Amino acid sequence: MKCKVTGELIKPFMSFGKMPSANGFLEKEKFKDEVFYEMEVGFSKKCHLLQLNEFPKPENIHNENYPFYTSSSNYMISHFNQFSEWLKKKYLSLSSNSKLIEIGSNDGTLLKNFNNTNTQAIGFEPSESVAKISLKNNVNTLKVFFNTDTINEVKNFKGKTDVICSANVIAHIPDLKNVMESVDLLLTNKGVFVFEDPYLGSMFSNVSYDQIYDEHIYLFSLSSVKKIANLFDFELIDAIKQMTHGGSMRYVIGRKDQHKISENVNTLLNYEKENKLDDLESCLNFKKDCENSKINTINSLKEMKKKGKKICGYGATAKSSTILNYCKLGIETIDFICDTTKEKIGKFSPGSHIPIVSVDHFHKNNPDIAYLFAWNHKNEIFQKEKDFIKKGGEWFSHVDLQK
Ligand code: DWN
Repeated sequence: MKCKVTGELIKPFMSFGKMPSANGFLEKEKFKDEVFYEMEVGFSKKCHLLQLNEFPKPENIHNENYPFYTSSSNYMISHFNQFSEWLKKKYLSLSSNSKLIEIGSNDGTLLKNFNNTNTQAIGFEPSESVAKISLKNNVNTLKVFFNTDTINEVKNFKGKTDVICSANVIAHIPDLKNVMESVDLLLTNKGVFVFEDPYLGSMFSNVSYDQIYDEHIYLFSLSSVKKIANLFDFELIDAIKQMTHGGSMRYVIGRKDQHKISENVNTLLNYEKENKLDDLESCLNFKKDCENSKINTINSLKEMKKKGKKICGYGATAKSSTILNYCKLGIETIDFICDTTKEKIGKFSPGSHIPIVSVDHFHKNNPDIAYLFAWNHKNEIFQKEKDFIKKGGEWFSHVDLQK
């Protein structure tokens, strides 16, 4: 495989085996047409970037069938409200007529916070299903991928954009060079590119290997983001840890020599050096951790089944596709997965073909064990499912739910 940024040849350090598209929830009639790819992961020594080798075309994922809505979690709604306030205070307060672009604005959860403000905000969102909701929320939304061609649709933003922001999206875009070129064409001299994504350091320490799936082509660290930014005459000027999605990082990038570099950058880069996040060695350790996690998950679930326990899944996440297909779990182990998303209910999980049901079904069927696939939303879910524990139910996960 080749590094998608530097072009260097990379030898994949592990494979999770054949995988379907993680959000490809499907009807029974479509089982025979399901497409799989080999989920191999490599690490670029030149830009310290963990990346997938093969993956489906983004057009086959981000379309009218895309089933993930940012607003499906109250915690995320509140996170995006705080994120917007932070952007307003830190980067938009000086200009009375500022301009902001969000890449991958989903259902408009973040951009809604700029309605009726002095900021002219626009979202790029190619998934018709979620963009439709964004437009209903009165959020200015272009239903296209973000790239050097499509930014021509917002000519008045070229060289005049104060903030380009994004959350859980940049890791989805195969052509990072084109992202940086587009950012370069849009930002003012002092403008900033701010994005959040799951953090490599958190994935390694939690062994949350389910962060890797077709949509997450990259897992970033400060070290990789700094290298990529430098290739385009930009620099990493700040980085702030986030609790979201089980451990994410907010990266702030600006043009070279235009901003003071925050202390956070050095502190976190030192942490990454000490923990070898810039080295293939940490990837090889992670590989061993994944293999052990897989064995533990399979054995624990087998043990529960032997004892006659009824097991279900909670949260039909994209992440669950990696767990279910890597550990080869199906309906012999997990009876159903419940979820609040109406587009997922009534369908089956990709590859493992477990029925997706409503949360009401979960309440009525009294499982003994619930595999919390939406472990990143554990506080919100534990709060609303207190009765499950009262009735003797138990939560299970491959990650530590006590953390
Ligand atoms: O990056 C991505 C993230 C942000 O969202 C995308 N590639 C796809 C998606 O990944 P995911 O599906 O792993 O994300 P979540 O946020 O862990 O998904 C949560 C799922 O759980 C949703 O289907 C909604 C559901 N849910 C639920 O049934 N009850 C969520 C909550 C909070 C609940 O209480």
